[in-house]
Amino acid sequence: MSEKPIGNKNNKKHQQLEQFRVNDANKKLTTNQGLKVSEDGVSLTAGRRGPTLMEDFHFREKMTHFDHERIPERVVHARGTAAHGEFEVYESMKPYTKAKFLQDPNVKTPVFVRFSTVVGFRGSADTVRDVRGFATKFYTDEGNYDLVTNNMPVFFIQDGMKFPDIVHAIKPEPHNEIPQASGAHDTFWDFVANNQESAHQVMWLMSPRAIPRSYRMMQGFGIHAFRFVNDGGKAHFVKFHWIPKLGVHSLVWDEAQKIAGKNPDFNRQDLYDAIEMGNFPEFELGVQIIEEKDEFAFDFDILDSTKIWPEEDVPVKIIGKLTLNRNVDNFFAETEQVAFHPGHVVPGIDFTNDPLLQGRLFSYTDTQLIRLGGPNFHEIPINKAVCPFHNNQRDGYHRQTINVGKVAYHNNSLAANTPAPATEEEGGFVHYQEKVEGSIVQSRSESFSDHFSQPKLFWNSMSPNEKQHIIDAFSFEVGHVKDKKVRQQVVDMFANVDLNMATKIAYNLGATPPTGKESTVTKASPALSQENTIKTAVGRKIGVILHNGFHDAEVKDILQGLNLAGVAYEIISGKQGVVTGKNNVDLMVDHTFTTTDPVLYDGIYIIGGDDIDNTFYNKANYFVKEAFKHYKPIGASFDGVKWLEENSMLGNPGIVEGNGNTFVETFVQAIAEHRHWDRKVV
Ligand code: HDE
Repeated sequence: MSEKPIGNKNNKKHQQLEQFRVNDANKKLTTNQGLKVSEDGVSLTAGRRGPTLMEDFHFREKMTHFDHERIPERVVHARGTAAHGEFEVYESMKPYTKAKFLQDPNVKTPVFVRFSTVVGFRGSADTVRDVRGFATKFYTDEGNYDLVTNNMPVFFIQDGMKFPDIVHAIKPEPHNEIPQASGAHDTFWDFVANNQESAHQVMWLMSPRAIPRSYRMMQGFGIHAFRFVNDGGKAHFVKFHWIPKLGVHSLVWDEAQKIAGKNPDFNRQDLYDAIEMGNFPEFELGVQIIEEKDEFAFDFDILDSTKIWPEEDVPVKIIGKLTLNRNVDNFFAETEQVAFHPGHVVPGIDFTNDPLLQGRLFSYTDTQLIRLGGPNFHEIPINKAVCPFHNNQRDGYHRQTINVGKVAYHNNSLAANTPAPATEEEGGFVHYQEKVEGSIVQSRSESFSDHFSQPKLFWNSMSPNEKQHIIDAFSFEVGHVKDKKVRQQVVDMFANVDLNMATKIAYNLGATPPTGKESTVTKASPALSQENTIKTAVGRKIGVILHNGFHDAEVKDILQGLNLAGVAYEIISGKQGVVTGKNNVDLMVDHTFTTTDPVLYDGIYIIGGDDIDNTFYNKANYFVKEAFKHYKPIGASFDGVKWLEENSMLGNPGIVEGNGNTFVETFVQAIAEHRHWDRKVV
C-alpha cells in the first residue's frame, strides 16, 4: 500500500481538524488533568491482598471515563462509515442558484461523507437487504450545507408524521428484538400492506439496489424536490443525484447473505481499503431542474417523495464531482459524532412543501440533542463550520467557546446592536417567498393518491435478471412472514403493480393467486436499470489461486496487466507464507482457503501449480464453483484450466482461459461486465 492518503492539506476543514488531532505515541501516560502517572495496571490497595482504596484517583478517573464511553446509536442509520474529500463544480450554476460553492470551478469545497444502512444496529452486517444512506456535509464559506441522500430515489411514506410508524414496523419486533437488520418479518409487511404509498420504495427494496456491491458503486438521491434560488430571486425546483464513476453494481442475494457472516464489514472495508490504496472514490453531482411554471405539468405531484422525475422526461444535468481522498483518523470522533441535517442550507438552496421534507426539518436537530447530549454539537470538530459563526446562543452542556462581553441578546445598544442580522446582499439567508394560501387541514392532496403507476414504470424498466431478483426477494422476505393474512394482503397489493409478478410471488408463498387490477402503465425508464450503468474493471478485486510450481514468469506479467487495468488481487493458497514458482519466484500469500472466501471477490483467477493434493483441489474447486454460481468472471491459465474442464464450465459467458496478452484483455472485459447472467446456473 502507498503512503496513507491525507487529502488536501490546504483545505480549510483539514486545517481546522489538525488543531484537534492528538497523537499519543511516544508520550508519557497522564491523567486527564495532565498529571504523569507511575502505575496503570494495578490499583491502590490497603495491603497487597487488601481492598482498593477510594483515594486511587487514577483508577476512578480511568473507570469512570470507560463507564461513560457509549452514546446512543442513531435511531436509524446506526451502522455507517465515513470519509473526507472535496467537491468541485464543473461550471457556474449562477443562472439557477447563488450558492457560492456552486459558482466557481476553481474552488474545492471540503466535504465529509457518511454512508450507512438504515435498519440494523451499529454492529450489524453491511450486506443486508436495506436502503443505504449517503450523507454529505459541504464545509462552505457560507456555512455548512448538508445533502442527506439515500441510494433509492423514493421513500416509503409521503408525510413525516408516519416516520416513527415505518421505523417501528421495520426495526426488530419489540417483544423479542428479532430479526436484526432485516425487513423479513410480519410487522414490516403488515405496515406495507396497510400503507400502500410504500409500494414504490418496496419495489426498489426488493431489487438489487438493496444489496450494493460497494459504497463506491451506488447512487445517492436527495429524494425531495428542493429549490435553487438565483441572485435575482428566481427559483427552480431541483432534485439532487450522486452518480458513481464506477457505475451502479450489486451483489446477488446468496452472496450477500454469506458475506454477512464471512466479513460483516465488507462495504466498510472496501471503502477504507480503496482510499488507503489511493483509488479515490468519485461521484458526480447531477441535478434535475423543473421550472416553477411547470409545477403541475406532470402526471404525478412533483412534491411527492414516493415519485421519481423520470430522467427521460427531466434530464439529469451533471454539475460537479466529489472525490473521497482521506479516511477518518478516529471513528468515534468523526463518523459517530457527525450530525447531518437537511435543514443545514446555504443561500441559494431552499425547501419546498414536500410534507416528508418538512417532517425531516424538525427531526434531525432533535435527534442530535439526545444522541450527542446537548445543544452544542455544532462545536464538535467534525461538525464545526469553517467560516466564523456568531450569535447570542449561550451555555449548555460541554460549551467550548468562551464568548466574551456581557451582551447576549438582540436588540441591544451596549454592543452597537451586534451581532447583527446580515442583509441579503451581505449573504443573509432570506427564505424563498413562496405564496401559500389555504385552510388549516389534516388531509393529503388528491395529487398524492396514485401509488401504483410508478412502481409499474420501475417494473417495466427492469432487465430479466432484475425482475427475477425482485420476485425472489419478495418470496424470501414475505416468506418469512408468519401471518398468512399479511402474506395474502401483500400479494394482493402488488397485483396492482403487475399481476404476473404478483402471481409468481403468490405461487412461491403458497398464497391464493391474486385477481387485482394491475396498473396500465406501459412506459419504461431505461435509466432505472442497472444493466445500463457504467461498466469498468477499475476498482475490482479478484482472488488468485496458486500452488507451488506455478508458471511464475507468465503469471507475474498477467498480474501486472490486471493491476494496470485497475484490478486489485489477493493471492490465495493452501497455507500462509510464500508460494514458489517454477523459476523460484516467490509470491506472498495474502489468504488461505480458510481465511477468505470466494464471496469476497469480484472474480476468481485459477492458476494452480505442481503436485496438487486432493485437499487443495477440493478447496479451490469450492472457490471456482461459488464464483460460477454467482455469475462472476473466472479466469484460468495453465493447470487452472482443468478445474473449468472438470466442472464443464468452459464456453460459458465470463469464463476466460489462456495466458497471453489477449487473455488479460478478455479477462479484464469479463471483470468489467460485473456479472454474466446468461450463464446456465443450476
Ligand atoms: Fe433520515 N433521519 N429521516 N431520511 N436520514 C436520520 O438523523 C428522518 C429520510 C437519512 O449518516 C436521523 O442524525 C425522518 C429520507 C440519512 O448521520 C433522524 C424522515 C432520507 C441519515 C432521521 C427521514 C433520509 C438519516 C437519525 C421522514 C433520504 C443518516 C440520526 C420525515 C433523502 C445520516 C440522525 C448520518 C438519519 C429522521 C426520511 C436520509 C432520526 C423524520 C427521505 C442518510 O433524524
